[in-house]
Amino acid sequence: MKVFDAPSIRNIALVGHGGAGKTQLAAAMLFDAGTVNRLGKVDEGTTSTDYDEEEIARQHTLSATPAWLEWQKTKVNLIDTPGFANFLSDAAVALRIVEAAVVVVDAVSGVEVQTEKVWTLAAEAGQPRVIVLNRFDRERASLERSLGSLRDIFGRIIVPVTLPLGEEKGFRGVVNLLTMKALTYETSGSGTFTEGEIPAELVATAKEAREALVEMVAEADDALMERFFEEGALTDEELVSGLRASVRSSKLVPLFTTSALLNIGIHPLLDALVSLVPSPSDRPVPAVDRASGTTMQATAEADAPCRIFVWKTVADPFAGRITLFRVITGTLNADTTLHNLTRDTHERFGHLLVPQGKQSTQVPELRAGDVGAVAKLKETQTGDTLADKSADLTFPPFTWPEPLLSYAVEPKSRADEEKISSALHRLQEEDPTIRSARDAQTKELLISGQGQLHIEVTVAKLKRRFGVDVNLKLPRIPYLETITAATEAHGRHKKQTGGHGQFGDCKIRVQPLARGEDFAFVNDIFGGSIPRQFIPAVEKGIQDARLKGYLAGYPMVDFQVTLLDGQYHQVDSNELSFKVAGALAFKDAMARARPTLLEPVMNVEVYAPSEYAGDLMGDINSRRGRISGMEARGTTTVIRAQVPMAEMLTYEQTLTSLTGARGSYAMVFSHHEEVPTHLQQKIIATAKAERGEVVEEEV
Ligand SMILES: Nc1nc2c(ncn2[C@@H]2O[C@H](COP(=O)(O)OP(=O)(O)OP(=O)(O)O)[C@@H](O)[C@H]2O)c(=O)[nH]1
Ligand SMILES: [Mg+2]
Repeated sequence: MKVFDAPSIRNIALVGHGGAGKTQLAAAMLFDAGTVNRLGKVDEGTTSTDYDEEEIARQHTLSATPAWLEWQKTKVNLIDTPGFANFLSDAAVALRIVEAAVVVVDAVSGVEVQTEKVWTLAAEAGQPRVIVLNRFDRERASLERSLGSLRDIFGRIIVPVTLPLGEEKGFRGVVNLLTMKALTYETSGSGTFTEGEIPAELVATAKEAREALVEMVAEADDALMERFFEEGALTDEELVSGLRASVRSSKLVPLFTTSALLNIGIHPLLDALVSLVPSPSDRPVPAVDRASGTTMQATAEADAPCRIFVWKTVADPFAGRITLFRVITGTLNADTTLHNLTRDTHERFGHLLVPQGKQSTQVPELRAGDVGAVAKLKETQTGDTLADKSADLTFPPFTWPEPLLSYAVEPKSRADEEKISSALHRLQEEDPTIRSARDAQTKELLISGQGQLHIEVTVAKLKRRFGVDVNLKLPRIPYLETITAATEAHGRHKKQTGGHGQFGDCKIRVQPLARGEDFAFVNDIFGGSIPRQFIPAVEKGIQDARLKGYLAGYPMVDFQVTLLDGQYHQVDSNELSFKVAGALAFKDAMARARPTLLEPVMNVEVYAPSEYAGDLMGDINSRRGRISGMEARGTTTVIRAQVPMAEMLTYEQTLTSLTGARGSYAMVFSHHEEVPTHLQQKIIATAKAERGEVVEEEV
C-alpha cells in the first residue's frame, strides 16, 4: 500500500441525524472508488463501517468507525459516526480529528433534531461543512423544501453545487454546476454514468443555479467580486478556487444531492472532497506546550518529531485492545517505541494498520495527517498523546458528556458476578460515556449512560463479547429525608451490668436548614455538663443515625443539631454511651420534627419537531413536571421543564413513541424538593417492605 503525505490526505467525518444514510453513503463512496468490489448495503448488513453484530442487528451505527478510499491520487479517510442521540459523543470525537464534516440530511425530512446538534458540534470544532442531501429517490423528497429548511436554520450560506435530474422514483442523476454537465446514472447501483449535455428543460434552471453559485462565491471574496463585475462571469477554475476558499472559511456550505442506496450523484461529491475540503497541512491542530503550558498549533509535517493522538479504543474479544490514532506531526514507523506523555510510560508499536471497517491493511509507516490503528498497546487510553524522544506537546483530551440515566444491573449468576467488573472496565475503555459504580446509598451496581438504548447496547456487548449475563432494573431513586419543624429532644443511655455501667445523657435542639445545606452540629454547652472529650461521640451518634434516615432509610439532610445540655457519670460515662445517647436523642427529635421525604428534580430539555409540542407538554404535566420555557428553532421546538427524577425513568420510551423517534432530550440534576404527601406513604411502605419490616395497614 502507498504512503500518503498530508497534502494528499483528506479526513472527513460523516455526521447527521440517525437514518439519513451516512453508512450507506460511506458504502457507496468506497464502492465507487474501487476500494470494495461490491456495494455494501445497510439493509443486508454488508457495509464496511457497520460491522459490529449489534450495529448489523439494529441497522444503526453505534460507534465511530474509520474507512478509507483513494480518489484522484488522494487518500480520503472517512469516519462514519452514529446519528442517534445516545451515541452522539462519537460524532463529537470524530469532529475533533478531521478537517471537514459531511453533514448528511434526509431529502424528505430536511433538518432534524440531530442535524442541528451535529451542525453545532462541527461549527464549534471549526470544521468546514459539506451537505449531502440524501435519499433523494424517496417519495416526497424535495430539494426546494430541504434547502428552505436548511437555510432557515443555518443561514443563507448553503448553496447547491449539483441539481437533481428527475425526482423520487425517477431520480436518475445530477447536473454538476461546476462543470455544467449532466451525469445520468444506471439505476442498478453500479455507479456507472454517462456525462452529457444538460437536458433542454433544465437548462434555464441550471443556468440560474450556476449564476447564484457564482454570485455567492464572488460575494465572499473581494478580488473575485471585482473580476465578476468586470467580466460578468467567473471561469471554472476561478469558481472552484473561490468556492474552496469559502468552504474552508465556512462562509459557504456546498450541497450535493444523492441517493446512496442507488449510488447516484456520489462522483461529484468525491471530486469536491478532494478539490474543496482542506488537507491536514492546511489546518494545524491545537496543542499545549508542556514546558510553558501555552497553546500553540501543530502543523502536519512528515519530517517533524513524531506525535500521535489516540481518538478511540476498541475492545476486541480476540485481538484485544485496538488503539485508533491520528499522526499529528512527523512519521510513525512500524516496530517503534513511543513515549505516552499522558501516562508517562513507553509503548511498543508492532504492526501499523490502516483500518477499513473491521478489515485492516498493514503499512510500514504513516505520515502526519493520516489515521491508523495498532493492536496490543499496554496502557494507552483514548485521549492520550504519544511521541518520540523529542516529546514536548500534548493534545487536549476529550471531555465526555455526563450520564443521563442509570440502570441497576444484577448479574444472573455467580460467574457473571465475578466477570462483570473487568468486562465493564474494558467496555468503558471503548466507550468512556459509560459509567459504572456501586451506589453508596442504595448499594446497587449502576450502569449509567446517555439513554436507554445506550445501556441496552452495553448490556448486549457484555453478553456477546464477554459472556456476562445480567438483568437490568430501573434504579432506585436516591431520595433524602429532612425535617420541617424545630424541636427539642432528649436521649439517655443507662445500663448497669455487673462491674462498669454505661451512662450518657444529652439534650438537643433540631431545626431545619435551607435546602442544600446538609448538616450542621453546634455545641452550645456551658459549664461542662458533658465533658469536652465526649462531645464528638454525641455528634457521631447523631451522624450515624441521620445517615440511616428515619422515615424510609434515606439520609436525613438540611438540618442543624444544637447540643444544649447533658449529664455524665464519673465512672460509667464513656464514648459509646454518649454515641448511643446522641442516637436516642435524634430518634426522639424525629417524633416531633415532622420529617418528610425529598426527591431529586431534574432540569429537562426536550427537542422535537414542533407538531409534537402539545403532546409533549401534556405528557410532562402528567409527570408532575413544570414547564419553564418553550422556544421554536426552525421546525424544532425546545421545551424546558423541571421534572422529578422518579417520573423520568421511563421517559425515553414515551418520547420515542410520541414523536416516532424524532425527539430527543437532555437532563441534569437540579435540586431536591419535597415529595407530595400522597406519594410519600408508598415510598415509605416500599422501603419498609424491603427491609423486611411489617407494613401496617392503613385504616
Ligand atoms: N431509498 C433510500 N434509502 C436509503 C438511502 N440511503 C440510505 N437509505 C436507507 O436508509 C436507512 C438508513 O441508512 P443508514 O446508512 O444506516 O443511515 P445512517 O445515517 O448511517 O443511520 P445511523 O447510523 O443510525 O445514524 C437504511 O435502510 C438504508 O438502506 C437512499 O439514498 N435512498
Ligand atoms: Mg450509520
